[in-house]
Amino acid sequence: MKAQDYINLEDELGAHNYKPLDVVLQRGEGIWVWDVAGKKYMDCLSAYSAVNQGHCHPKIMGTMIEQSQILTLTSRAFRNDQLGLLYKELCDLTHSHKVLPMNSGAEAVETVIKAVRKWGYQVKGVPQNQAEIIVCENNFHGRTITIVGFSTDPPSRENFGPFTPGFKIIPYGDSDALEAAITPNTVAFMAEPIQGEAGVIIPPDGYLRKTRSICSQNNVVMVLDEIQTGLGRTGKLLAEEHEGIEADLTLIGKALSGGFYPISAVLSNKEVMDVLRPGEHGSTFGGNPLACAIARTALRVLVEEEMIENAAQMGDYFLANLSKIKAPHIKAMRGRGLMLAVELTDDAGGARKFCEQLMARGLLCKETHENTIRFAPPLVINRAEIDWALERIEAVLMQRN
Ligand code: IF1
Repeated sequence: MKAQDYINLEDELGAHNYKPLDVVLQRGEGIWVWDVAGKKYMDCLSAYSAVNQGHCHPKIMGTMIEQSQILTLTSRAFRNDQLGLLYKELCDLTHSHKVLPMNSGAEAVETVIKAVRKWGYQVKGVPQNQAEIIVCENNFHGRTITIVGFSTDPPSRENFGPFTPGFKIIPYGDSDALEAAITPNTVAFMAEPIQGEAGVIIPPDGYLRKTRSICSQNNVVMVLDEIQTGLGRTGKLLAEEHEGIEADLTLIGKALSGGFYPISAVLSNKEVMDVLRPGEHGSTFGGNPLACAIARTALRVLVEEEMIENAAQMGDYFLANLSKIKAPHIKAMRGRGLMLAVELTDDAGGARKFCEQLMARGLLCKETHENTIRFAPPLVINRAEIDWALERIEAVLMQRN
């Protein structure tokens, strides 16, 4: 079959909830992927930061093969020999006290909503069904009805109502707005340390420190969604480390398995997570031995192969050299670690066409909203490979449209 045959099958038989680039991928290794015609591309999206460790990392693959021949799923009606070890390794690595494993990022977000609401009623003393959670404009936390109910992105929420009540939306990056929005019924503040889908929006320096302090002063649980920013993407294990703070609850997912298997987790201090009792929350696959074994290796290679340090160094190099490109359509360039974005001017004709031109030159990346190109290669990229990417990025950006 040729690429077009695969495309026809997808278009004819699949729901059209995506508009992918017309590249049909067949193989991946490290930062490289190949299409069905054997053409090679650099992956500058990393499956939205789920493949931080690089495609088909041999050690994670080895664990998946080994564990899949031993024990894959037991349900949580019984215990297994991988779960407690993942808990220990995650808690040691992230200075957490408790872990609740789920499967998708959205499930971790839904878990946190349940936990902070129950904490509000049982510990803070908020009247039943009056709990309020504060979130930010331009947030992205997943695609369930409750989550899109507090999205400010029309395509994410239009025609999906009615929505779950109990959420307040404030401007991102404005700690005064958080202070003003808190009421005695506020149980939590949830935000991304850097807003990914919004276009790699980095808040003002000190924002995380100020919101941390406001939450502590008002007995409000601080939740940081690190599902995209976490696990080395921004050059630290968790992006919160850039401001030297610790959230009360931290959400991770995506690269927790290095792209091999859906697994997410809520990392928490004792008080909040302890409110959840048997029979109140869970999922069929949450905490299964295959996912846990894979996650343990995914975390180990992230640390042992110094991918986090590499992300910091290579990210600085990438952004410094991106910023040297003086092209007519560039409005802004920003990033932290290997979470980078180039924002184009409105008259550039849209970021999508730049992504299509980059694809023709062998570089895969993704636009976000109309005018922003996101660059997020696997954290194993080296300087020479970044130079290879920069050559192509500059050539495309310098083209007159
Ligand atoms: C898609 C982007 C979108 C996330 C943060 C929770 C989740 C995500 C900060 C939910 C997931 C994915 C979803 C995927 C594309 C990608 C994405 F932000 F990364 F770019 F959509 F906005 N918190 N982000 O980034 O995790 O349930 O997907 O495991 O929906 O197309 P999930």
